[in-house]
Amino acid sequence: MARKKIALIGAGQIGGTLALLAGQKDLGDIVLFDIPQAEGTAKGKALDIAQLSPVAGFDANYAGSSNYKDIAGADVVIVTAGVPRKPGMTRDDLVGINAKVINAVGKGIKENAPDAFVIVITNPLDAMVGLMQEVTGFPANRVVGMAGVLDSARFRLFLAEEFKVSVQDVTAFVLGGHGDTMVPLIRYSTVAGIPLPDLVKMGWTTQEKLDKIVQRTRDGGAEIVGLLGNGSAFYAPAASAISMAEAYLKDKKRVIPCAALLNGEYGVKGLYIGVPVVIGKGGVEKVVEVSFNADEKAMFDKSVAAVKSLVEATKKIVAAG
Ligand code: A3D
Repeated sequence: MARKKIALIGAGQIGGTLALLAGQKDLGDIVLFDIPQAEGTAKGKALDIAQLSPVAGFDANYAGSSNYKDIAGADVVIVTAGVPRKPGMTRDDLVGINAKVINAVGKGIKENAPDAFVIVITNPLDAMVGLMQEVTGFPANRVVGMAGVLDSARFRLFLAEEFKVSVQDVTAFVLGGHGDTMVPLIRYSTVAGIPLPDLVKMGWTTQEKLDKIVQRTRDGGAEIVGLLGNGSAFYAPAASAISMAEAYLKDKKRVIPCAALLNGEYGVKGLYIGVPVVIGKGGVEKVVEVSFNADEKAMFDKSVAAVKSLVEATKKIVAAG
């Protein structure tokens, strides 16, 4: 069986980590793409990881490039092109630069990898993945945004620490837009199937502690931006996107929260936002619609409104050229 091809647009912090993890997970051959000014970074990281492969024990071809022709035939394209946050910035502050970047990158993908499954990571996530789908014109099942897997992983870690149990036994849901209005869903999060509200009743934790964990999850990205001082998180975001690529390439039918285009689900139409989806060989094969109580619905609606206003801002930037 021929090896699959994975193109990584953006060879920065996340791009480099994606390249390493994709090799270690035997997902296929890898092309790291960046702008001409950063071609050396793309080529250097590709060569460095290729030289790691004999030690780690995997076979994959690595290339770095600033020529879109080199992504031809890619099965999966993961996009991190753009700029990350600096301390004090919100994700939304990035829209001015990143909307133009995604507009250019989308055209490159459309022309050179028309059959690819595209995973967008660039922030502000929900608006950027929507723009990517518009620019490529690809069917919505083949364009998806990574955020929910990461936000849920943060939530899971903090819960596992609170309960002193394995992260593997904590499942958690974070839906809505990838921003300050994201919606960690306590009712649907569990330890080995026991919902969090039951664990409060069982005396494992208190509602106050859970509220603090929810807030820390919402601020999870900013906490790391503050610590790093010169960029944003990259290990966990890369691992999260790789799990999505793997679900697609191996037809795993994973049920994970991703930014997907809604077509009436959750009462929303024509907008990308974080919801649970099934990812398999058909890309986003299904949007899973869970029921919300009044509080959850209010939080989700607030998040939808925030994403809508960012989409409007994105449209203006793209229209202005
Ligand atoms: P960084 O290390 O700066 O890498 C970005 C790369 O994109 C750089 O190498 C740039 O040269 C390259 N680039 C810029 N313009 C273009 C272009 N037109 N074509 C191709 N490449 C280009 O950033 P990073 O890897 O830390 O983060 C990348 C993006 O991911 C940022 O927008 C972050 O905000 C975002 N991010 C999202 C999440 C989510 O959970 C959604 C988490 C963390 C970071």
